[in-house]
Amino acid sequence: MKKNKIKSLKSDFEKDVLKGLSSYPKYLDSKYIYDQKGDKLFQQIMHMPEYYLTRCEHEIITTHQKELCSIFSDNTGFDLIELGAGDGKKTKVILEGLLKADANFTYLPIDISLHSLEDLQERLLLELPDLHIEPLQGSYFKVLKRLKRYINRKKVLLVLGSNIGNLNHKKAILFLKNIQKSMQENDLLFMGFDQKKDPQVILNAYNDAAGITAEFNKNLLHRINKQLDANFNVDQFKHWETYNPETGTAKSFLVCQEPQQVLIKKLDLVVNFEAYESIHCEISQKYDDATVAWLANKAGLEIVNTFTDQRAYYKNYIFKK
Ligand code: AVJ
Repeated sequence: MKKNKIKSLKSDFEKDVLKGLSSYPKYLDSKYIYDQKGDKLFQQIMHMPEYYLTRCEHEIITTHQKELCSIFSDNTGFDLIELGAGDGKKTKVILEGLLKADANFTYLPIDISLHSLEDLQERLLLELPDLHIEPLQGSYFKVLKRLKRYINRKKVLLVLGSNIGNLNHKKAILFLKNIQKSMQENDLLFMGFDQKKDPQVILNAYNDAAGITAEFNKNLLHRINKQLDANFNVDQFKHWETYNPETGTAKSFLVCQEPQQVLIKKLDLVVNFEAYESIHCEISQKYDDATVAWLANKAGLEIVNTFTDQRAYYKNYIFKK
């Protein structure tokens, strides 16, 4: 029998903001940057001269299009499942390759945002009218669980864009374990990991001259102002990026340059900032082969192939169970 669930009064966003801003040191979760404005700013980031990640992954997929498509394909047909579909520009290269090779497949993009899925479907069908596409709205793992019914068909899972980089190692292992659980013997996982490189190149990617990344981070505060009826003086915060070459972790902070008191009405919360107090907003983890192999091992996965760009800035790995 179904129990009556008592509806929690606070959304995840509210709970996480409350927890992060009541902690010392203060922090917020970067996943909350992505409202409509945040999505737009991320689109701009992908076009910035300093943000090499998107172009590198595009180069890798374009260069190895044929080989990737033949590795993914299966005579009896397969499902190409993408976790976090984004704007589809890189995926389109794979889809085109598969269609050209007359592969028997269905493309299943999974995303939390129905709006972006509908948008993606419309754009892809205009350009690739022969594509079988079945968008699935929901959180990755709930949707993956639903998909377990299709046990006899090969699955190829795509996670592009170094999205795993926003997770610390512990969470990254959990993420990979969850994917591993949904996989069968024949299934493959194709995933992008940004690599350790000249620290200056990394810092520049997250500290662009035009200040778009700064705006992107500050969108967290704008969003709290809007959605939680708060009064952050956002202009007093300075975007600050660090990169630790030993751990491979790029971290972004917002540093409050003047003392300020913030009232977050919807949370009934007053938050005090001393001069130069910081909010940690995001990590963007950089990897090397040893670290990816370690993560894979912890998650019960095996690396079967890797692909990189000319400068070896970025790598896509193929994993199996
Ligand atoms: C979407 C997680 C890959 O960390 O590189 C870009 C997000 N943050 N600029 C990244 C981001 C600042 C991005 N990922």
